[in-house]
Amino acid sequence: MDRLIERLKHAENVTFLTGSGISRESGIPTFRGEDGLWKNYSPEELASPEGFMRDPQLVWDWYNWRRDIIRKAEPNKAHLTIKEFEKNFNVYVITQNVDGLHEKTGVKNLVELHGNIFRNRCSRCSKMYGDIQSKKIPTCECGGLIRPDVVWFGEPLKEKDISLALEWSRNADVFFLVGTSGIVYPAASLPFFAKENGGFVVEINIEETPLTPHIDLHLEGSASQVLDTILKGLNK
Ligand code: BJW
Ligand code: ZN
Repeated sequence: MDRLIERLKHAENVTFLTGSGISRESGIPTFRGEDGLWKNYSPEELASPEGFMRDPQLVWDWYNWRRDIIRKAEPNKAHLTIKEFEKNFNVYVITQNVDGLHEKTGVKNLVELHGNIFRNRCSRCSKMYGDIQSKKIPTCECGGLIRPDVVWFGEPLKEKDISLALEWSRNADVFFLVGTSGIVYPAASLPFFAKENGGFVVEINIEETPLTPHIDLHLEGSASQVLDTILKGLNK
């Protein structure tokens, strides 16, 4: 922790890559693990274009269920502490989450790498739609099925998002990985770009991940607790 505080004292740019673990304390389930979303369903079934083609209504139902949970959720202490970091640094947030909780804190520089669950788009003509609260899967004026505007397995991330994420990773004096299992690419490659450019890479997680052996510091604990301790250490 002392090494980190020392690095932060000389840092200008601080980048966060967040995953579903950061929203766990807002009551939103993670994907993998004991009580993860994929305990009962396979990712291929629910988060892939093939799964959507096979059973679009099942996928729409699953997203409706998640939207209901997320609609009631608020940013937790971890999201709010990241916003607080803006008082000391240029803060850049790259999130894999589709829940919009970082946006709710008003953080200035944000990329939602995997999209946003409250946006939709036509799977045929790509026309964009806002939030749609319908039990039955809606159709576009072109006749195509409407789907959530999120990134599924095998789909490319938006060019603009990935290029900002790369820039913010390369620029980072300190790069935090918060609440992500670090197994989904290309997001999981970002800490390597930070490290290559001399950034100090810190992982905050309740357990080790496949990225742990490659980073500078692993801080074990919940995102809200650990981030709060860091901020207090910084302002001491
Ligand atoms: C806490 C905590 C607390 C809990 N405090 N911590 C290179 C190598 C191998 C494979 C590939 C590769 N490059 C691409 C691939 C294929 C694939 C991939 O990565 N597969 C791997 C699984 C092997 N990637 C893709 O397909 C990507 N697309 C792509 O590469 O396109 C290329 C292309 C180019 C041109 C044309 C066509 C294609 C797209 C990936 C999209 C991922 N989408 C999802 C769904 C999003 C929509 C939705 O939400 O429904 O994104 S999958 C899911 O995983 C979701 C998440 O954002 C993502 C990451 O999960 P996350 O956030 O890390 O959650 P968990 O549950 O895994 O982990 C939670 C962590 O929190 C745990 O570690 C806990 O311990 C921790 N935790 N409580 C702190 N309180
Ligand atoms: Zn359409």
